Amino acid sequence: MEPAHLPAGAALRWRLRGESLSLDRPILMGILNLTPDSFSDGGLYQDAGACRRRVEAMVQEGADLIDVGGESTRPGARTVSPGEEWERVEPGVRAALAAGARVSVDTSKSAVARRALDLGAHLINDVTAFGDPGMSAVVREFNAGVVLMHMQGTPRNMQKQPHYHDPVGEIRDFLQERRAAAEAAGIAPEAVALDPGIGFGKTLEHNLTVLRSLHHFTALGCPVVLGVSRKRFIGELTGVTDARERTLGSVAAAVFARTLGVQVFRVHDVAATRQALTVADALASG
Ligand code: HH2
Repeated sequence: MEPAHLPAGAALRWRLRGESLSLDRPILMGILNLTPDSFSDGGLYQDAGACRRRVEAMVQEGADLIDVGGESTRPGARTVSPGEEWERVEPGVRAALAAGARVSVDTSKSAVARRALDLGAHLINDVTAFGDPGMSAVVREFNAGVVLMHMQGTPRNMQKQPHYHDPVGEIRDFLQERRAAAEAAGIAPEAVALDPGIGFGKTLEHNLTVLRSLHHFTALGCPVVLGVSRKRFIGELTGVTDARERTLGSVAAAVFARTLGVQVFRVHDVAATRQALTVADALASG
């Protein structure tokens, strides 16, 4: 294994609208899926009261951002119209803002992003990295933060036959090209974070190769976001089929990623991840 790189991102900051967020300590994005069909928590928070309680619990557990999603990206998921997606997402955005949280919206649609940013959201988490040609202008107009993620294919076909000659090199090249596109569109470089997209058009071997090589992504000099929480590769490694039972594997992967310099973690289990990363950071900084 390569030597630990912690705290590689210590000097970095991430600009989300008016705020410059320090990345000295790990940033947690708590997941709020307002979908009927997400792989581990679909349908749990569509009721307004359940949504509000979930937001408040994640804030209390130490989430820095609430990542609100209205369209599942699991393999084969049904696409939804911008209107339907916004109807799902709006109560979550409002609940998170009311709880005083910073709000991220997991959307690849510029129309949904615009409405969320209009309400006061801070960050757009775009798993298609500007697949919608209108997205970059919306991000720039609101001075919002943005996550640009790598995916091979689309959610409909991405797990059919993922193929790479050099997964780490190809994903890095893609992310660097998208970052350049963001800058060309007038988005501030400090607003952009990159994500290698674990599970998005990747086999188990591809996912493991990328995870072992995260230092090649943190070396790019901007915040790196990682979504390993409850994902299928943990089930493939451990035999745990119920995604809600994958907290320990998720936390192990997050701690490992932290030692390679990752700063931002998109997680379902906020308290467990916060506790583990706090200990990992204390040990590594001695
Ligand atoms: N993973 C999922 C969704 N959004 N965004 C980023 N930046 N990185 C990720 O790895 C990522 C993401 C998939 O997980 P989840 O939201 O839990 O499930 P679903 O897509 O079924 O809603």
